[in-house]
Amino acid sequence: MGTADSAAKLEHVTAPAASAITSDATPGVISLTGDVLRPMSFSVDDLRTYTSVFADPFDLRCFTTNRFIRTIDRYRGVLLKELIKLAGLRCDSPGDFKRMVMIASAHDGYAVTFSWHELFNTPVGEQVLVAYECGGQSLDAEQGAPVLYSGADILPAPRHVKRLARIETRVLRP
Ligand SMILES: Nc1nc2c(c(=O)[nH]1)N[C@H]1C(S)=C(S)[C@@H](COP(=O)(O)O)O[C@H]1N2
Ligand SMILES: [Mo]
Repeated sequence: MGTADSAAKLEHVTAPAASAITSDATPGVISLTGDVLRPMSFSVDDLRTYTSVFADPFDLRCFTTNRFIRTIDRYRGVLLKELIKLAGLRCDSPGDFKRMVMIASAHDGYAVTFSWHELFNTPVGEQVLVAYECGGQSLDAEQGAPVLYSGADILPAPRHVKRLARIETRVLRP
């Protein structure tokens, strides 16, 4: 079996399990949960009140099939790490943050991960944004907002999450 087939299977396996977790979430509202000091929710309008960053336009190309989907104009949004800082990370034991992962999940159960290191200790984190505007046009919940976008990825389609519902922080234990 080729890599593309395996990846397609994985996408199908992850969706049902994650959708059960996010089924009670409100469209257009994201929540920050898990190992944070202050669990928080942000509506699209809340996001518009924070300092914004812009992403460069890019070609959306499926990771699994390499199919070109469409060119996406520049997104405007809030850096994911700034939202996580507002919620505050819990660090019960020294070094917990070094084993932290963030699971970003959508209302349909689609989910992707980030690590604390990626967001706070590499340039990747400077381009991970929770977007509410594209090409100068505001996006609302019906248009898929908020959209999570990781601008430094080699192929950005997988970490281009429409209808973002939740960012859950967890400390992994070896
Ligand atoms: N919420 C959500 N976002 C998602 C997906 C999904 O199934 N659900 N699929 C991803 C994948 S694998 C691809 S290729 C692109 C497809 O983008 P499109 O649905 O806008 O064509 O969205 C990404 N974002
Ligand atoms: Mo994809």
